[in-house]
Amino acid sequence: MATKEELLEELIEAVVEYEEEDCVEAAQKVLDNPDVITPMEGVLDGLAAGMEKVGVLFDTHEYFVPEVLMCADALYAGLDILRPHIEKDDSASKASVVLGSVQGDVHDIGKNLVKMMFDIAGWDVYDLGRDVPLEDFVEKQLDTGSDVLAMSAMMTTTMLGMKKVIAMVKEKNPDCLIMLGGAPLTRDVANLFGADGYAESAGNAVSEGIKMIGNLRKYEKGEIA
Ligand code: B12
Repeated sequence: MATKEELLEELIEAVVEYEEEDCVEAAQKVLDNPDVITPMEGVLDGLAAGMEKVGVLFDTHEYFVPEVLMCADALYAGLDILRPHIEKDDSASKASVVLGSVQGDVHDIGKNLVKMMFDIAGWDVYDLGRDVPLEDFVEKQLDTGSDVLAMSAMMTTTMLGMKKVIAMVKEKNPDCLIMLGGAPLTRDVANLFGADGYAESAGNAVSEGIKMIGNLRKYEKGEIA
C-alpha cells in the first residue's frame, strides 16, 4: 500500500511536470486510500506544494509562462477530483467574506485555494475574481455587509493597491475586518497597511478570519481595548 509521502510526491510531481492525466490519477489514488491521506491533505500538501515548487522553477528561469500555465492546468485537474470529496462544515456559525486579487494582478491560484477553504468552512464567499478594480472591493463589501474583506496580491507593485482599498473601506465601514495574503506580504506589511489580519497560506486563512471576528466581538463587548 502506498504511503502518504508517496501519494503526495505523485501529486507534486504531476503538477511540476505539468502532467494533467497523471495528476488526475494521483488524485484518484488519494481518494482510494482514505486510511492513509485525506483529500484536504492532497490539496494543500500535494497540489499547492507542487505549485510552490513551480514558483521556484519560474524564479530560477527553468520554467517560463507557458510551463507555469500548464502546471496550473494540472493543479486544477487534480482539484476537480479532490474538491467534491472535501466535506463542507455546515455546523460552523456563518460568516461571510468578499475576496479577490487586486487590480493589476492576474495571479489567482492562491486566491482560489483560499476561496475553497472559506467555502469548506461554510462561509458565504463573494469571489470578485482577479484584477479587481479597487473600488469594486469597497462596493461589494458595502453591498453584502460581509464580515471580512480578503485581498490577494502576488506582486510588490499591485500590493500597494491594498492599502488604498483599506483606507477607502475603513472610511465607509470601520467595522469591516480586512485580511491580506499573497507571497510579497508579511504580517508586518499587512499591519502597516492597516489590515486586521494576515495569513501566509490557505491552510490558516479561515482560522485567522475566525480570530479576527472573535477579537472584534470581544472589543465590542469591552473585553479588550
Ligand atoms: C503562476 C504564476 C504566474 C501565472 C499566473 C496564473 C494564475 N492564474 O494565477 C502567470 C504565468 C499568468 C503569471 C504572469 C505574470 N507574473 Co507571475 N508568477 C507565478 C508564480 C510562478 C507562482 C504563483 C503561484 O501560483 N503560486 C502557488 C500558490 C499556491 O501560492 P500563492 O499564490 O503564494 O498563494 C498562497 C499564499 O500566498 C496564500 N495567499 C495567497 N493569496 C491570499 C489571500 C489571502 C486573503 C490569504 C489569507 C492568503 C493568500 O495562500 C495561498 C495558498 O497557500 C510566481 C512565482 C512565485 N515564486 O510565487 C510568479 C510571480 C508572482 N509572477 C511575477 C510576475 C512579475 C509576473 C508577470 C508580471 C510577468 C512575468 N515576468 O512573468 C506576469 C503578469 C502578472 C500580472 N499582471 O498579474 C513575479 C512577481 C514579482 C514581484 N515580487 O512583484 C513572481 C514572484 C515571479 C518572479 N520571481 O518574478 N505568473
